[in-house]
Amino acid sequence: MDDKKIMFSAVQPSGIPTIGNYVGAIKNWVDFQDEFNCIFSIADLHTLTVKQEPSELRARSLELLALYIACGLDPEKCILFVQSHVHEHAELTWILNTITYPGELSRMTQFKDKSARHAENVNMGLMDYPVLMASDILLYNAHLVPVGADQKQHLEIARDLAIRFNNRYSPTFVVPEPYIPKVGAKVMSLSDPTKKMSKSDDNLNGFISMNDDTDTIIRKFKRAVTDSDNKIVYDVENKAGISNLMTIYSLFTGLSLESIENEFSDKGYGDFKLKVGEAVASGLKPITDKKNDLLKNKDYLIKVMADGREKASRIAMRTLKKVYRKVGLVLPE
Ligand code: ATP
Ligand code: LTN
Repeated sequence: MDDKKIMFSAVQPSGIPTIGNYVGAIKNWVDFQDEFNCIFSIADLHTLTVKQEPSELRARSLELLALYIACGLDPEKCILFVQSHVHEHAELTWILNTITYPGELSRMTQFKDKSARHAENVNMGLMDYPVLMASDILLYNAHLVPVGADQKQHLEIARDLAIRFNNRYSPTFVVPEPYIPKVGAKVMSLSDPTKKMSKSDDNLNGFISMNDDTDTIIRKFKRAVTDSDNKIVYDVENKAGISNLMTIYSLFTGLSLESIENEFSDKGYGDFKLKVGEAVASGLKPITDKKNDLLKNKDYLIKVMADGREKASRIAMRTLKKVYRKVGLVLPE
């Protein structure tokens, strides 16, 4: 083992990832591959907290793995694996549940939002979501967890549970730190810029998926909701829609917000929206092409999955044994 710190993160295969998932999470992971021992998961158990079509969920898990690799994650450098392949995630969740209080879960913003959106299916898994997420992180003793701003609260629970367990038994878990990017941590919906862009949004015009083709991307940006004063100025409070488009443009072109304001000082929203659409489409095209190529080679993806599972299991098994011993369970010979 080298002395690099450990990084862990995951995305749910709950839909095709959006550009929000990309700039808020996956894109940043790629930059850390050399600096950390990186472990990235496909959080399929989390996805079950909302009703899924089983055959679609299965296909999307493989597609998400292909997308990870297409975005630049190198399976030779990091561990890429499917959460449900490593049974220790569910087992540690049980142990951590015994030191978690219902009150700290029921006040989570995501739980409240998702309970309102899926009122017909408010299940225990939805409430327990942050504990499973804490298990993901703590099993690997991750130091750093790169996520979008919406996951900050869940990271707090993971930290609280690590500290609580360490205090109640003895030092066991690393207390993880969130890494939230300065720009792109919360890409907003194109149809309602006060709401986070989300891959499970019923309104397809609200998000750009990593599968959208150039025409679709340009059409969605053309329709993006903005104010009506036609000035391209960054002002989140009063001009949420335009500010969101400026952030996206900045992330896909590398230009600063200031230089975007200058570039478009004598242009209107129509011109700007077209430019944003073109920049995003050309940024996504090589990724989508690579992903589609990878999907033609299922044997390769299955091998990456199996390697990832083996490496992740080895670490997870060691941590879980330690936890079982500390809480007083008898370990089998
Ligand atoms: P769902 O709609 O199913 O809840 P989601 O699109 O919110 O899914 P997740 O799989 O829950 O996505 O999140 C994966 C990662 O992407 C997390 O790190 C999350 O913080 C980040 N992320 C999600 N949405 C955005 C967004 N709009 N802007 C920036 N980062 C985001
Ligand atoms: N809940 C996360 C996905 C996720 C995750 C994790 C992120 C599951 N397990 C562990 C970081 C670390 C989300 O983005 N909704």
